[in-house]
Amino acid sequence: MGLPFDTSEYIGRQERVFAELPDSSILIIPTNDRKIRSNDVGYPFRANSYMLYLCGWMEDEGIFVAHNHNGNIYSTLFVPERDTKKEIWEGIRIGVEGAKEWPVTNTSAIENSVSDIQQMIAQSDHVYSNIGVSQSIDKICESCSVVHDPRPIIDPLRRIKSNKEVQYMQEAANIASEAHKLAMTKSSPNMGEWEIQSSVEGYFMSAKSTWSFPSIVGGGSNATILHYKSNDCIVDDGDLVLVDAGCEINGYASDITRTWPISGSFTEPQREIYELVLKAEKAGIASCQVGKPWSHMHRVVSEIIAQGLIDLGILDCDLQEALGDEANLDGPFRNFFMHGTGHLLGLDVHDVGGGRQGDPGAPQSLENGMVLTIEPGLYFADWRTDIYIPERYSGIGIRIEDDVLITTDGPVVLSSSCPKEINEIEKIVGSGI
Ligand SMILES: [Mn+2]
Repeated sequence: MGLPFDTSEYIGRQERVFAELPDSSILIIPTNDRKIRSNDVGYPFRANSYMLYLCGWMEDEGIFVAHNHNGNIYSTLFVPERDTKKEIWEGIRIGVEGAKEWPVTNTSAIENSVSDIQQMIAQSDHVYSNIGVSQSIDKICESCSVVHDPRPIIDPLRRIKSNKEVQYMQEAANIASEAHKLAMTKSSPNMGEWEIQSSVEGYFMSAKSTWSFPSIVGGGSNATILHYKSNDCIVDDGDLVLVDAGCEINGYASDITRTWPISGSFTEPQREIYELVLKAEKAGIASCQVGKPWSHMHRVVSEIIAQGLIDLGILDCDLQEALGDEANLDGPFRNFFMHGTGHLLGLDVHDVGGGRQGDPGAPQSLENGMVLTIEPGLYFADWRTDIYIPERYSGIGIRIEDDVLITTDGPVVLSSSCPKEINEIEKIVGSGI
């Protein structure tokens, strides 16, 4: 069957989780519920990342349940039974028999799940469950006096990628790099942001991939909106376009941002800001060394950005003042670079274990096998009235983002085949028309 990893890799993950759970624990990992788009049409289904991580079940409907006793792990994967009448409409299912190829001890029909899980909970001393993923599992867990969150245990394990995981992430980065290149070659003034989006996402589809998050394609000042997603404006001649897009392979994401002049040549002010962001980005990547504190890359990037803003006359103060408070780096450079320098990348594009969404917090330091993004940006929104926007740079938004594997031999840029040097970009933009 089409499992992306050997059974031994999944079993190893399960064992590492249970190594941190007390004896007689039950771990309940449901996949995502299906979501209705409207009436009887659903959104495309995407499995829950914890499910993918622990047993690779990618179909909709599925519950992974495991418990440990005297050092042994017993796991059950509850899945829908084969059902010809349903399959005529929805497609052939793997079914309870087919699921035996998955890395679990037993498989069972999902119809049995409620009573079986209730019984297993009654026989266990500690309950660990992902709450907020599946309504039916949440309901079962309501009757438990204490339900522990398994994420603080699983998330740090997910931070470190195996060779095979890195291989899939390299594939996803290669596809996203090619997609950005294709969009560059097809760029010309006065085209729609949606047309650029179609080049990028069309390439994802042609490579049997799909986006890992809705693509951001912002022309001109739209590039100053960090999570812009309407992608419905014309990119005027003379403007930059910012494309932040990534795809996934076997659930593993890439996340690349490039910014290029739609006409193929940077104006002088655009070039000044681009060179500064690129310099900061390269220094940020170089700072990705094993053992460095998690906050180090942001400090390195912030110092270059702040100094550059001073040198360009955008900030009228010394470096210390521009950076602000020593611990928080909250000085006025943040008016123009208001997001973080990077995030972990993996089964989720903003991967777990990086201090997001209540997970156990960012790693203390960089370790061999982590994959993260480095993505400084500078934004001079012409629509903002709350801060001073220098006329020369008004309407410019630039971000450059690469995917970086941390190794003991130094950082490896998985997205290195995506052009980012000014001369490369000016050569390729519009070359395919
Ligand atoms: Mn990103």
